[in-house]
Amino acid sequence: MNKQFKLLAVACSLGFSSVALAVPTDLTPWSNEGNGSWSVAADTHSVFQSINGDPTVFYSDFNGQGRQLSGSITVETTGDDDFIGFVLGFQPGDIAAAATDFILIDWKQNDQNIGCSAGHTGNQGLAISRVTGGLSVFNDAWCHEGSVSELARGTTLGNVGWNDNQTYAFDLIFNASNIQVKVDGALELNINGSFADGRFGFYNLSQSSVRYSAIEDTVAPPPPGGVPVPAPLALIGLGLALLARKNRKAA
Ligand SMILES: [Ca+2]
Ligand SMILES: [Ca+2]
Ligand SMILES: [Ca+2]
Repeated sequence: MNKQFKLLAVACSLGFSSVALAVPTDLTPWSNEGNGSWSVAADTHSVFQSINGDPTVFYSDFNGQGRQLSGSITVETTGDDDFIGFVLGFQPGDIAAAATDFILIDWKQNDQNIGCSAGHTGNQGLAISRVTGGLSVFNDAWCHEGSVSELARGTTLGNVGWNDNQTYAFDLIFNASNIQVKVDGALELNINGSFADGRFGFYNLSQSSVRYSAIEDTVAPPPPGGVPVPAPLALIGLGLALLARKNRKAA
């Protein structure tokens, strides 16, 4: 093995070893608020919510900032068409609190207006919102009005509802200045801002039979832009440059 190939091999091994591995998330210490019934499976990495009712959140026992939460989500019924999703930066008590600062990521199957204010409706599709006054006012959560301010809608799923009995992979990447949400590996939401730390949570509104499975968490990748190249990547670049120079000399 020549020197350049050795350098490249070392750089590659450093690069791979620096990738943090996701670990299964134990959901048994998580807590629920609101009108839901959350049953953790025996494997401790899956949970099923069975009530069609007011907003409910099932939230982690750790703060989410700087971490990535991944898994899959399935609505295991054909009988309804309402909201499933997630919260980020949630604090215990936030469902009913008068003043909050957390992020709501919700996904509705079909359009449905329940008496929203002018210019609002319960839109089908995936959206991200900031919640500044809890979720105890039903219309605020449903219509994205009042205490729920919509920030963005999904790139391809912004106006596309979820399908009954279809399992979707999700990734939630939560940093202080950037949030990314992927569905089946595609980046749907990518917003910059200043986000308060708090818990990860699962969210249902007026939707039963929602299963979150194979939940795992890991260190979040850094937000895009303005981030120094990690040393292993710089070494790989150096290795490639040396190889290119050697090849040019040989040619
Ligand atoms: Ca349905
Ligand atoms: Ca409905
Ligand atoms: Ca419903």
